Amino acid sequence: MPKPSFNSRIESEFLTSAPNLSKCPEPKLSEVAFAGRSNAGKSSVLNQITGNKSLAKVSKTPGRTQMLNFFESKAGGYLVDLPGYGYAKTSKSDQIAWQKSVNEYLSFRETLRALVLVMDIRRPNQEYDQELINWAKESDLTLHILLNKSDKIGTNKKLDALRKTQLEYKHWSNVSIQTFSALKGDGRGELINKILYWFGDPVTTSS
Ligand SMILES: Nc1nc2c(ncn2[C@@H]2O[C@H](COP(=O)(O)OP(=O)(O)OP(=O)(O)O)[C@@H](O)[C@H]2O)c(=O)[nH]1
Ligand SMILES: [Mg+2]
Repeated sequence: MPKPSFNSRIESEFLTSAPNLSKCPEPKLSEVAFAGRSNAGKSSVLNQITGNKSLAKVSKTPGRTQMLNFFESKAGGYLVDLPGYGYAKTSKSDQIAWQKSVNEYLSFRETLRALVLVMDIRRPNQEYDQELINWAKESDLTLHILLNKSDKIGTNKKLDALRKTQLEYKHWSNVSIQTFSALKGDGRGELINKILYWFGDPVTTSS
């Protein structure tokens, strides 16, 4: 496994935006997708680990990332910023479109190596988060939970939140959990290591 130093980053470039699975780039490299509620910080996390503040669009208005955004990494893999869910003002038809494109992508993307679920550390396990977690378990997909915005709370609360989530999933072999701050960069080394490992350990299918 490559061992990046603390300052390393996953240098990446925007590749394409896809509205659905059929428009995704050819599945040739291992992929790590970022999912989570709107405003949890998916795009900010991507910018933090790629060391490029303007790579993925960060917005104060939730619900802006509607497409599946692909970034190609120099390390040899794709990072995918998925549209967020759970934004109250999203119209019913947009919600249905989201469900369809994300469900389809998660269920059938053959090169999907791992899913990073980004949650606000102050409000983890909301509606849909739980569904996604259960779905990952049933599908035997590697799931990495990021308790993001850790800079918003004190050290004790941060450790409490981590322990509580770890306890909840302690019987699951394909789940790992860490705290993260996209603002400050806390936890970036751990996440970068995982992603580089997944890029180098592609999905194997039985066929
Ligand atoms: N304090 C703090 N703010 C953060 C952190 N991560 C993200 N934010 C802020 O949270 C807001 C939403 O961040 P985004 O990265 O756009 O969230 P997203 O999950 O991509 O949202 P959608 O694209 O709508 O699904 C922005 O104002 C960010 O600056 C963090 O770790 N700490
Ligand atoms: Mg976003």
